Amino acid sequence: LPTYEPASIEKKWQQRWATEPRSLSEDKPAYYALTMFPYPSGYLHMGHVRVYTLSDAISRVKRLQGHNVFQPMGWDSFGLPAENAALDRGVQPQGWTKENIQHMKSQLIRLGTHFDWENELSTCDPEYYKWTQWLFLELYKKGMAYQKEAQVNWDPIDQTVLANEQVDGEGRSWRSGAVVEKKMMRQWFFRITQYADVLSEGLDQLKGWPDTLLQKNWIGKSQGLTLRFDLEQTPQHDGIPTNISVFTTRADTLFGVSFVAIAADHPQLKDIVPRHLHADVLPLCKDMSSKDVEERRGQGVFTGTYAVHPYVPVWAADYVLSQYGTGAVMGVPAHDERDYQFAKKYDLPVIPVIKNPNLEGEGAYEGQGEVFGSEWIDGMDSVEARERVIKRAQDDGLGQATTSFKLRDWLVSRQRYWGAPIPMIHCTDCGVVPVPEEDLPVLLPDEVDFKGSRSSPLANMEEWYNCKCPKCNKTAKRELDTMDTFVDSSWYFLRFPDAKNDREAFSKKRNESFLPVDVYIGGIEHAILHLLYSRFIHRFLHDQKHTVAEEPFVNLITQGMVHGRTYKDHNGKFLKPEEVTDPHGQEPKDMKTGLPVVLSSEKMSKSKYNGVDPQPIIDKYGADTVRTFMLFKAPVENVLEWDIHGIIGAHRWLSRIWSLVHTQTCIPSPHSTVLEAIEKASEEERDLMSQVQTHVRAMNECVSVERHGFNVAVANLMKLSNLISDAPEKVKGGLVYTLSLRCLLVLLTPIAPHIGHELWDASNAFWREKFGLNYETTWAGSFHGGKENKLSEQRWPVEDEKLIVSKDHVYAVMINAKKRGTISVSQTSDEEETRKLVEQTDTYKKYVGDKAVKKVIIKGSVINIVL
Ligand code: ANZ
Ligand code: ZN
Repeated sequence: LPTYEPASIEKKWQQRWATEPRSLSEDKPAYYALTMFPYPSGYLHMGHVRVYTLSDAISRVKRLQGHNVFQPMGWDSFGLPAENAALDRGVQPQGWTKENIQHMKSQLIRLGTHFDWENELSTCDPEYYKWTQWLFLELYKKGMAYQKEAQVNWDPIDQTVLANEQVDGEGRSWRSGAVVEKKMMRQWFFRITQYADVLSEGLDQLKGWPDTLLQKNWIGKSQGLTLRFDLEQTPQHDGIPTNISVFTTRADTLFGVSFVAIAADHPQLKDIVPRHLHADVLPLCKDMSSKDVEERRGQGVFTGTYAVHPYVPVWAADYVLSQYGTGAVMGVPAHDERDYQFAKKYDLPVIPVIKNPNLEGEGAYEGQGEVFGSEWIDGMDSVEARERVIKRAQDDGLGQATTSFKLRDWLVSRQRYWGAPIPMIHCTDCGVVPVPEEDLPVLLPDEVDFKGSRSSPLANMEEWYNCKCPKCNKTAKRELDTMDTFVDSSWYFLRFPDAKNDREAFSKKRNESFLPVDVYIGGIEHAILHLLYSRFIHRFLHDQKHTVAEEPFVNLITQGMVHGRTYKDHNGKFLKPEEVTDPHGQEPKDMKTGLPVVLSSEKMSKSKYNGVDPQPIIDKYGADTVRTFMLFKAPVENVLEWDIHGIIGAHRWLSRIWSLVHTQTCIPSPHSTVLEAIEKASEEERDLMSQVQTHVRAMNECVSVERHGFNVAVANLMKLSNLISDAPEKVKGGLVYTLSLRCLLVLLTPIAPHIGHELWDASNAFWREKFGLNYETTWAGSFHGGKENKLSEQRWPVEDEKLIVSKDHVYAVMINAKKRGTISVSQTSDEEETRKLVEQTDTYKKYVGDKAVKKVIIKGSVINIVL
């Protein structure tokens, strides 16, 4: 008996898979299985292992089911960490990134994944970002990319713009420690807001997406009214401005208005505040608006101006966002909680106008209801009142029904080096000029000087940024900003099927045969924005006739996180596993104090010392074991708790299957074909076949993309393997037994591919030598011999209903010769029992009821009731 040594067999198969040619143009239905591509940080972590195992298992099932599966892999390789590594270690981002990619690729291969490496891509390669720049130009041509002033985080010491992640909780720069300022700078934007409605509606096509709700919130579609309030004019106002518009979704609360509030950075603010109050009010407003939204506490200041219709004061308030609606609200403290808090704080009147069906409580009643104290909408319900107010506002020319979106345009400028350069040129004469398409890509310089860099390191690269204006040929300057990495990842799935195309971003033909993506797999944490941006870009390209489908992703599977075992001492301090006794046991103790430690399960992280590097585990137990554990331990969407005992268990199970195949004995078969053997099977063999087929059916339910219940699938396989090893002695070694074992191997392969393939070949030899059967053998549509009878040529089994011996008997229920239903009854029931069971069915109650029954005839599979 050869021993199960994962390391050697896994290596063998991995080499084969790496060299096995795969053609994308095969004559089979295409199936595009996509996994969110990783940032090449250097090493695979457990989360990667989980998601890539899942996608590989799905792909292998689909391949066996006869699809031309396309499972590509690539690298989201631009971004800050490379630049940070450069700053910290004095290496260039390019080299650092390439090394990381190489290492992680070898780790992915070591995991037994079967990716289409021929179509590998990396977003920091010029062959890729050339087309990211092309995409930018396409957007620019259609007016979808534009520049405007926007607030950025500004580090006054380093004189540089910081990403939000680079500002700590106290609002200080991560590098210089300076208090970060808000500064207005010219930035590039994509006009995603123009697609807000389309993106919101498209969500309905995406049934089963676990995050449609999040996307909905993000897009934030609201229907309401834009309403104009006239402002009182005083000599201090210089006659401007005369009115202010608010956006409200609750026009029915019109008569509850007790103030108007505008954003503290509202563009009209300076004109609304009378001149003699400027010195008092404006600095306060500047203060309020400089705070991050999360830190605002409902501060405000009276502007000194009144709205006249009705006569209410106008305030500037920090909870009113200048970016949403009109940047101004009508304050209805009785029915809006934020207005209520504000009114309490500044002593403004609270005027209820909607009846609260519950007992009066503290705070605002935000529900709907009957309107009161409201003149011409009195007594109406909220819905009707809203319609009436909107209609009247429109008739009187005071307002307009409006749809507002929370979604803002997408700021894509980054003042960074390691990103795709924005392909624009600034000329003193011609203004902003796009780089001509034939000049793409605008290459990043290979090396830059990070030292003493004040803004983007590109700002130090005079040779790089000085260029000729494409229009007038005078000396001009390149755009220094690079693109947000979300732009890179917003279209990579379109590039994959055509990754080597050097004439266009992707061909329409490839697009048509591969998209939309059939299943998209990834973590949800950072995916909301990614999915939104991808859907936007895809829609845009669809409108430009570049893509065929409207939506890029059909099914989305989001996997849960991997948690690690975490130890805390009695002070709540995290302990390393080596600081506790018996770390994998039930009651580990703090080595220093001898006290019991607090165990918990938390997201793996360095600071909690609960991270587990997958590589040594794979090296020790094998990739098949780790894959089996990952799929078995938890349902895909749930948190998975890392557990070394589970690894050991998975390894033991695979070892058992290993010896099951290798210790197989042979009873020479008296039958010359498989079909004959099945036909003439003994009762015990029939029983085994029936059970195997039941498990095949269960397997098929588990692995469907809608269910993706791989944890149940593995449990099911464990049962199946027990069943086979517990088969009666006289069945073992027979043809039916061997077929069952081979069926198990096919089902196991997507989960543990190396051992599956290895044992299949071992079983092949047996098949040939002992039974002398040729390759064309098929069984119930389950196996296809193929030319060489390789596992990859087999067909994923579909249950053969004929072989499932149901322990129940199914009868058709006929009432006066009309079939009214069916009933399944245990085979052991006699006529009397069967009759009683029929009388309890709904069918019987419905069609027979109190009517007199003349006769009940039970014969064959029919129960005949004669009335
Ligand atoms: C009056 C009112 C009365 C409101 C009431 C609510 C309840 P959504 O659903 O999120 O679209 N609002 C409008 N523009 C705002 C801005 N720029 N900053 C902060 N708040 C703003 O919210 C719409 C409601 O949010 C609007 O309806 C407005 O308050 C407020 F009983 O108007 B409402
Ligand atoms: Zn010019």
